[in-house]
Amino acid sequence: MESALKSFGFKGNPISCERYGEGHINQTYLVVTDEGNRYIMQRLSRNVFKDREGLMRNVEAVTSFLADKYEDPRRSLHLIPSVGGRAWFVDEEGEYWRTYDFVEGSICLQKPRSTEDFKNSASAFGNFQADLIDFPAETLTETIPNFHNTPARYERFKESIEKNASGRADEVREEIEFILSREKDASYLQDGLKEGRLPLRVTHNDTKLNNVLFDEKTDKPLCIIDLDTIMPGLIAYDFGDSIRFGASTGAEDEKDLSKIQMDLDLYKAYCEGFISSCPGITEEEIRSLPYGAKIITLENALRFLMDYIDGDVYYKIARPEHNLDRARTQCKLVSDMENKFDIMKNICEAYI
Ligand code: ADP
Ligand code: GN1
Ligand code: MG
Repeated sequence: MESALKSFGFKGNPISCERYGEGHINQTYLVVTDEGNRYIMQRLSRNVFKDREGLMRNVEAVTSFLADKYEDPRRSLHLIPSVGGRAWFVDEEGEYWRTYDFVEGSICLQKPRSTEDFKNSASAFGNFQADLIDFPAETLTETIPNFHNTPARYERFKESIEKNASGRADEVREEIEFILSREKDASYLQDGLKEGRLPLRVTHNDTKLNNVLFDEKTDKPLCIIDLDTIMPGLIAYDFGDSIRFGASTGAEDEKDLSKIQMDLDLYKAYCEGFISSCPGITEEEIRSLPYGAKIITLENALRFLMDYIDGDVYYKIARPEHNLDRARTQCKLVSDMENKFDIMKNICEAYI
């Protein structure tokens, strides 16, 4: 970290550098300088991202493309160059670092404070989608191949269970069965893509509420962050990931499952904000949105459980059973969405 701190062109000398935020992947630090400037410095996960240069080229291209579109500089992330003028720094251990200006006057939410917040976040992700409509998708590196290819994730899940690296597979048979018994539901979106019913777009792919920064004064969304997984993808996954995280009545790692449900009022508000800010969305895509919510929640259940079985090698954890707790909330949400699925479909289809 010391060499990274020396390599970026901060305004002033760093006087503090502390762990920051609630992301599950990168090591994020808040850096403050003696001139009072603040920065977000991140060490990219080498385990998660196999091509960190390709990833940084994506982020550079998308942030500069969006900065050219927006008048307010706080609406897009701004990378600080490191020595030699590159947008990243590689330290002596081969770790990749990058630094953004801290988006001042912003707040990050772990849950919506109101239905309005959630609807606003939906408009922000919808607008983000619309603003990238003319971005040259073919220039993007696929930073995590098959990231939201749920059927491919099922194949890897079965291999993990077989391998049972942590020896924990037997204690989670119930959760494994829950996920395996829904395998046939998991290919709906990929089938739509193969059959040409659903188009590939430039999508964010990690649309949790804590990947939007809100203006602390106006409460309106300001900036979409966490651009590491921007890739060609399906819009239903972006919609769905926001729902599974932000429309849940409890935290992603809540231990008391009686607190976990999918709130239909929040779901409805998100539909309204998202669909109305995505003018190019097709009828078939609107129909696919509730499937997106259910499938990505199932995919997250699978991913958390797989990481538990693999021995916690992917997500950051704060307690030994953290990934299992996360997997359980996602299974509970899937069940709840199954019960509410007809209503979820009707809410979306009212926009066709
Ligand atoms: P991860 O991939 O690990 O989720 P993120 O890029 O989402 O990492 O960053 C983690 C957290 O750091 C965010 O949820 C947010 O709270 C904060 N953050 C990231 N970038 C900025 C920024 N430029 N300005 C202010 N806060 C930021
Ligand atoms: C990770 O980086 P973060 O915390 O925003 C993960 C997402 C998961 C999410 C679950 C690159 O998101 O795919 O849905 O955790 N990001 C990556 O909370 O794997
Ligand atoms: Mg994040």
